[in-house]
Amino acid sequence: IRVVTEIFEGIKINDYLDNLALNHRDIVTVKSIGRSYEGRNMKIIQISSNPNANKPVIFIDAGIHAREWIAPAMALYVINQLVENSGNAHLLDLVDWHILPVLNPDGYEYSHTRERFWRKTRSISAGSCVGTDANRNFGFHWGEGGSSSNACSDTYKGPYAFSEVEGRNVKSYIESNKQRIKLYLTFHSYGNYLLYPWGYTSALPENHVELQSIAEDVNAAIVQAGGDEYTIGSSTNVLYIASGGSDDWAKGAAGVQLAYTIELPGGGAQGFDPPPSLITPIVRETFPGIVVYGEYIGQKF
Ligand code: 0X9
Ligand code: ZN
Repeated sequence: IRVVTEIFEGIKINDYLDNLALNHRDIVTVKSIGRSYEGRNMKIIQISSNPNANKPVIFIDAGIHAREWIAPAMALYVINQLVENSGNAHLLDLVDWHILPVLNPDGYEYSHTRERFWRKTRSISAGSCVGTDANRNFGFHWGEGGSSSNACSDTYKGPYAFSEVEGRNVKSYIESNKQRIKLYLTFHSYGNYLLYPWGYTSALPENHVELQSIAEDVNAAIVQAGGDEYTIGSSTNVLYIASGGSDDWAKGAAGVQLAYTIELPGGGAQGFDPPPSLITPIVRETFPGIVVYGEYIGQKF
């Protein structure tokens, strides 16, 4: 399957998106949302069976954390299934899909070429250490619990909210489409968690019952497809407190009512490095969960 070969060659991901745009002009548009700190193009793919209808949008990103390679692989598999498998055409009728497979391309590249378990961006701020945790840098309750002021920490919050251009690019994109974006999904690894806001407080959002119940349906579909059970709950309550996350920002600041961090299954020595033989099984068994999200948004809006 082509998706698997893309995973190890980050530079080819943008080519895959461009080729889809060429070969599926009717349903695919590829745009750049801006450039990364080191100048890499951040390409987003918009998949729609009728781009002129004002359909609800599901926004998905992956690869905020460089070393979590299964996340961009998952995003690419979702893209592959939505565009190249006509059996999923119904998912394009009610919903438009906007997918950014690599949010942190500099870190992703660095984790392939220099340091396999690099997590952060590659920006240089004051001090000796490189990089900010892009998932501690979003501007909603930025700098509160679970984020570090130490530039050498893997959870460094950055010098100020949205200091990272990659997060700023996502912010602008979501803000310009926020009337239509009904669901925000961000792929991470690892540990099989379906997390909803908040990550900055143990308090629950007003729609937590809905957030919980959708996640239970998503989990059931994944388990049905042979996947392992997910732990479901708010980030702070079932994982740990961590402020400045993209999901909290999407819900709390951009007003996207439904937002989830999906911690995909682990594998390998460190958990972030499932062997290549596990990539296809993982993305295959997880896709039915994404279908559940699509059908839910389709029927609700
Ligand atoms: O710590 C994180 O950023 C995420 N876990 S990971 O192991 N992939 O690093 C969880 C983020 C959950 N969301 C928020 N805390 N807002
Ligand atoms: Zn992560």
